[in-house]
Amino acid sequence: MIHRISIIDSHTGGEPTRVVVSGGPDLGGGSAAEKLRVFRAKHDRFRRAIVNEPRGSDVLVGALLVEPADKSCAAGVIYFDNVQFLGMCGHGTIGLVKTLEHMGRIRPGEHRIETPVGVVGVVLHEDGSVSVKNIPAYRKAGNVSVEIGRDGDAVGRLLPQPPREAEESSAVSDDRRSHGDAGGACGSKRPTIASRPAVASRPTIASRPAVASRPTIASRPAVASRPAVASCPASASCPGFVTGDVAWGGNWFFITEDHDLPLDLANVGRLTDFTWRIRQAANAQGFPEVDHIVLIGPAGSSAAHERDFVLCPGRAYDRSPCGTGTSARLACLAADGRLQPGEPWVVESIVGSRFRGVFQWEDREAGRVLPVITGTAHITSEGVLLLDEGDPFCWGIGGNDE
Ligand code: PYC
Repeated sequence: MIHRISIIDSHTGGEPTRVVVSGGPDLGGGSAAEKLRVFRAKHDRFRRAIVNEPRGSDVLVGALLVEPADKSCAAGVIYFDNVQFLGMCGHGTIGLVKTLEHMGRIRPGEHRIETPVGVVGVVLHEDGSVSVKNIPAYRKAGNVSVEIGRDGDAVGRLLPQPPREAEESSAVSDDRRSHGDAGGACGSKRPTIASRPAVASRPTIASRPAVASRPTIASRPAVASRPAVASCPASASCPGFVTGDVAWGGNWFFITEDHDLPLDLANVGRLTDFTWRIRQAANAQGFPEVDHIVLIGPAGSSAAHERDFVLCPGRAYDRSPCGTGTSARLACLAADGRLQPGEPWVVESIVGSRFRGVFQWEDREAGRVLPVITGTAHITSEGVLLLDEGDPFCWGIGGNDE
């Protein structure tokens, strides 16, 4: 038997989305969350068939269009990748909105999309860009240190280099030094700043050419004033430890500025290894829910405030700045008082594409923000996948074994 699956592919800032328009499994009635439960329990091989090789690749995110239970929604959707289902997906939602427009189902204006983690508002702008009014984002734990071991330190930090004065005097370097000073509080087990590879060799956000309209990143609050969570309580300076925030933006993230790796495409292998180690450490050391890791660094373009590298659950890296990751990042910046409601924050991806984020408080006490993420997507193809049950790789590589 041959199953015919209609799809429309797009990319959002380089990150691909494959929307399954028809031919998907019958998931019954109910909300997107209820349908996801059926999808996961009974049809996981369909997920593999759509996004895994030989029809897809590790980087592809799938989006199954479903009938929304909430009739105020233009569509329901369930996102998935090469290893699992995703609660929400920012780049995928931007791609989905362009796909619905391409199909003639929506026109520029405001719409609602039902996802398994709640209803998100979207705006298809006249210029073709798309804004996603995401579900509330929040920081679960700030200034968490996870131990990735000495090998991890070697992978994540640059070797010492001769100091460069301009960078040494930058605001970010100053801030890093203050982290190092506070690191002394960690006890004898912890090395002092002097034993770390030179901070001066690290490229800094402040060392980039200034753009008049760009707000500077306010320094991170002094480590001593931030709550300590994990085993290495205070500092970003411990070799073998990485300090960051655990936050929710529709998926779970560990977000860190505590590294020295250049966020360049040429460096993707090292970035992937390093972030994979962080993920394993975070999962083993109290945060099993974390399945996306974000490294933050200086932007390459003066149009952005920062660049990110995002490792997705299946070890592929996000070519876009990651919509749910940017939402989680906004919650962290807000929690630290480094970004104010309504202030735009532009994040550049590892391939140079950009999302613009902005937030309003939903509940300031609880640290919950309402992020809005804006980006663009382009349709790349439409077609029909053929799932031939006589094909040994009908359900994707490894999928027929289920
Ligand atoms: O844009 O939210 C996102 C996303 C999640 C995984 C890949 N992209």
